Amino acid sequence: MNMAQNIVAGLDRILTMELVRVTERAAVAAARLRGRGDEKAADQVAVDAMREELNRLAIKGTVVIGEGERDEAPMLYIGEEVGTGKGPAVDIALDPLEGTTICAKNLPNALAVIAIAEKGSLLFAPDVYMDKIAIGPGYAEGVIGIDASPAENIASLARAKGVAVSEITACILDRPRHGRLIEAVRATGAAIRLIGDGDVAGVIHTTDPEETGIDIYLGTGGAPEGVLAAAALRCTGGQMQGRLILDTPEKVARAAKMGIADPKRIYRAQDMARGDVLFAATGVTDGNMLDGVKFGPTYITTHTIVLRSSSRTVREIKARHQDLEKF
Ligand code: VTB
Ligand code: MG
Ligand code: MG
Repeated sequence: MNMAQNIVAGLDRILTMELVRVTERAAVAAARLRGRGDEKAADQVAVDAMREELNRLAIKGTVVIGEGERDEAPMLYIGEEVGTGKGPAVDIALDPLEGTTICAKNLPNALAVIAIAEKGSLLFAPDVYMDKIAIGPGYAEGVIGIDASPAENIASLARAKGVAVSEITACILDRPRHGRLIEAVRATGAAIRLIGDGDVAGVIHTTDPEETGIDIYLGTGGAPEGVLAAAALRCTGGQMQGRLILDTPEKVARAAKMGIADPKRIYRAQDMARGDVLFAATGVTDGNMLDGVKFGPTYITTHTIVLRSSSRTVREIKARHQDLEKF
């Protein structure tokens, strides 16, 4: 297969492994600042490390979900060109440190995250909130719906899973804005895993309930994080729906500028991340699915999950980095 055919058939699969290095580097950098109470510093080193590694990849990449617009983010800003420029044209969604606060407090599930897709296949989402709902693979389409009530969704999921509602656990960001949602879920008898940050991890956790104990993700979080989570779900299977919260004329206008014509549109995972998608996440702090970075006297250990939508492969890579100078 020549290069051109390979690109038409999807992303070059060699990129799957290349992505691992990118999130590993960002995670190690951030992990050095775990538990220091300085979110900004941890974020900054993760951004620097991710950018450096990303610029070694043989791609012509454009950041479409990044650290923000150019004037507010000096690096990995939306629109920044990354990679060597010699290679396939791809769109990139990234968050070098998803969960800056959890990293600063050394709490579970901080991740370094990246997704790559063919040019034009990731939703160009403004940095607003997104209402989200997600479940893992193995359920018929329509078991959950963003417009159904929390009680309906949880009852429907329990029925489909063949368990009592009390055996369902929902993951929700611990925010005052979720007060009513939390009450509604508790009223069903289901359990809630309240998380401080990190809803990319929260959504991904639904894809392996045996391992993580989470069956469904509910609530509003960042729209960029929604696109990243959708990219992961495209690879693992599972269902997700998201709707941007465009509650002011300013936000509607900002979204329109980014090509969003219908402000109320419900996006499924496959609408947010289309075509062939690659996704990688490395644990910064210990989590339900991934171990955090471990610093040993002679090597550093990282734990990464790397996913590819066209083959639906889920790989976990534990790496021992012995060239400590490089890190
Ligand atoms: C979530 C969470 C992120 O932003 O998307 C959240 O996953 C949403 O915003 O880790 P609020 O914090 O305003 O609720 C983060 O906390 C930070 O990116
Ligand atoms: Mg970030
Ligand atoms: Mg984030």
